[in-house]
This record gives sequence, structure tokens and C-alpha cells, in this order.
Amino acid sequence: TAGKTIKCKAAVCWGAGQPLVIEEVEVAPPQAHEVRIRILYTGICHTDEYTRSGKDPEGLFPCILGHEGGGIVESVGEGVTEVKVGDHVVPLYTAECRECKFCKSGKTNLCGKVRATQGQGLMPDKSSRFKCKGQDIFHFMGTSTFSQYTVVADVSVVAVNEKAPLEKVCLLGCGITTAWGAVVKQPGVKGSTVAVFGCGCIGLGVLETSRLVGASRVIAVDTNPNKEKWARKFGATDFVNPAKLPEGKKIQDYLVEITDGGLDYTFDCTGNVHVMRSALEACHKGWGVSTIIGVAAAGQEISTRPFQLVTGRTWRGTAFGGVKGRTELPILVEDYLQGKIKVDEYVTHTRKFAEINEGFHDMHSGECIRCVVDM
Ligand code: NAD
Ligand code: AHE
Ligand code: ZN
Repeated sequence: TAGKTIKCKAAVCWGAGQPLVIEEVEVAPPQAHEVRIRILYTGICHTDEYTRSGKDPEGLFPCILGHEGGGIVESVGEGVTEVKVGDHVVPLYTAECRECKFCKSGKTNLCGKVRATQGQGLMPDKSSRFKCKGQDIFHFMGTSTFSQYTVVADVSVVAVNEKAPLEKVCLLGCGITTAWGAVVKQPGVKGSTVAVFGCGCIGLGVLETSRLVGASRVIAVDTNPNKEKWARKFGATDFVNPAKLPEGKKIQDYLVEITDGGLDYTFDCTGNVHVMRSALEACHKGWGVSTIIGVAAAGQEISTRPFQLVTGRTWRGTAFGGVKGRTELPILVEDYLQGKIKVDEYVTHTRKFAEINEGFHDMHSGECIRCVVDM
């Protein structure tokens, strides 16, 4: 198949707010510095739903969504040196070229090499590798894992240990890694108090990792009472449902009261800008740090009294947990194989490819942490 266009099935989103449609698509061969991957499994992240629903200001249609995949390299274009045919791989929506200003800064995992075209739904040469019904289809996040075959830039993929089941480690393509990095790369969590707002895959990962690095108290916050058992399983010492507080009591005020002045670290894992404010204001005066992980809808903005920052609280955010995928993901896969981090525990639902829309419904049901789709 190398060098030839492949016909396969992909879930195409034809327009904002529309369900995905399984279509036959044509996937062009990888060009120079590109890799074509046979996707075997993909998770569904809340960010896929965010873009599908039309809330993403960068959303482009028609497109092939999906960014939490696992697969096998089918063929490589000219000049690809880091992966070869047959490698088990995870596509990376945060590339790592090791050459750009960002990569060389030592200060961030954001890479500048392909981000501009990625945001335009295109490959680095400004064209698409996907066609359906004679029409070009946009890529998504440089990964488009809701297709049986996809093409990614060589800086946007990493080979991982073949012993790791792809139906599990696909989740390291986004959710679990994001949560892990958000905590591990934040100095000072050991021995500190933490509050985590939102107990989906991301929030549970933040809870788990906070305990792993030795946080003294980890408070989970979620409006869904069913999340309490999940939060405790992933290491929460306390669970607070903001909807159950006395009338007029703000969650941040309650948390400040029960923690003798506020938390050392808080994390927003909801994407709700009001929750982001609560998370910042639940921080301890003088040193509390709040990290935004959640992704907010187009037009939404955060706000607080600047006095909150003047008096020593810090507001920050992270993409993909600050993780440099090509360098660090293989290590995380080894950690999983050695039982150091949970992955299997996040998979609550599995679906056949034909049922991918039901996978999105699972996500909304409130009982789903991650749904993995068998392609
Ligand atoms: P999810 O929908 O599975 O989980 C969100 C949780 O928040 C749910 O348990 C829900 O009950 C809870 N929640 C909703 N409103 C709440 C409120 N007002 N107070 C407290 N809890 C509330 O989503 P997920 O897949 O875990 O993703 C979480 C967020 O992180 C999303 O916004 C997603 O887009 C974003 N995300 C960001 C990155 C990144 O790199 N920054 C990576 C992955 C996901
Ligand atoms: N396109 C949106 C923002 C979406 C966003 O914040 N994406 C995160 C990853 S979410 C993964 O589930 C991210 O990594 N952003 C950094 C980047 O370079 O895309 C918007 O608001 O425009
Ligand atoms: Zn994601």
C-alpha cells in the first residue's frame, strides 16, 4: 500500500453540531516528513465534543476529529527517521520538533513547527491528505484519529513499547498525560493541599498524580454526586459537591474555610470559566497556584478581582500537561507497563467504530470516564 492512496472508513463531521457520519474516504500517501498510520483504537476526549459542537473558534468543517489514538505505522514519507513501518505509535497533537524557538527554550512543550497549519486543518504543505466524495476534508489537531488511516507530520508522532496494549495506551495521547504533566511539572505539590474541580478523565488523573507525588490532602469537587466514588478510587481524601452547599455559599469560600485559608494548588478540569474563577479564589493568599486545564467555549473569558493576584495567587494554564511527547511519552508508557500509573482504570466504555456517535452519548451520560473506540 506504500505510495498509494488508501480507501478506508472514517467518521466525518460535516458541520458544527452534526453527528459523525462513517464514510469511505481516500487517504493520500505520506509526503516528505509525514507518516501514515493505521489507527487501531481511539479514545474520545471532551475536546472532540467541544469542536464537534461548534464551540471551538478554531473548528473547521468538514473534518475528521480525534486526537487520542493508537496505531501502527503503515508507511513513511521521505526523510522520516524516528519511526518506521510496523512501529506502534501514538499521534501527538502537541508536536515536538526539537529545533524551533519554543522547543529550544527549555520553558515550554508548545512547538512552533506545525502549529499554524495544524490550526488551519491542514498538513504543513497547506494541503489535506483526506478526500471524501471528491471533496477535501480538514485534518483536526494534526492527528484525526477517527479514521482507520491517518497522516501526521513526523514531529507529531512517537513510537512506544509494543508490549503496551494500544487499546489502553491510546489514552496517553491526551487525557491521562495532560493530567500527569499538569501535576508533575508543577513544583511543590509534594506535602501540599490540592483541590481538583471536575472529575472526568482529566480531573481523576490530576487527583491520582497529586497523591502519587505526595500531596497531603486532595479535595475533589464535582456537581455530579456519582463522581464521589470515582474521585476516592483515584486518591481524593475529600469530595465536595458545590450544588449541595447551603444556599448562597460559594464553593471557594467553603474551601477556604475548611483548609485554614485556602489551597496550595488548584486545578480547573471543567472548561467552565466560572469554575476557573472559583478555583483561583480557592487558593491560599500569598502562594496559592491555580492551573487551568479545561478548554472554554468561543467568546468565554475569565475574570477575577486583580487583588486576588496582587495578594499572591498565581493563575496559569497548561496544554498537554507541559509534556514533550516524543521525549516523554515512551517513558510514561514504561511507567504504565511497570504499574506505576493507572491507565486501564479510566476505560469505562468500549465501542465498535460504527457506534462512535454512541460513544459521544456515553460521554454525556455522566457515568463515562473514557470510551475507547475499536477502529
Ligand atoms: P469530562 O466532561 O469527562 O469531565 C468534566 C467533569 O467536570 C465532569 O465530571 C462534570 O460533572 C464536572 N463538572 C461540570 N461542571 C462542573 C462544575 N460547575 N463544578 C464542578 N464540576 C463540574 O471532561 P474531560 O475529558 O475530563 O476534560 C475536562 C476538560 O479538560 C475539558 O474542558 C477538556 O476540553 C479539557 N482538556 C484540556 C486539555 C489540555 O491540554 N489543556 C487536555 C484534555 C482535555
Ligand atoms: N482551539 C481552541 C483551544 C483548544 C485547546 O485549548 N486545546 C488544547 C488541547 S485540548 C486537548 O484535549 C491545547 O493543547 N491547546 C494548545 C494548542 O496549541 O492548541 C481555541 O480556543 O481556539
Ligand atoms: Zn483531549
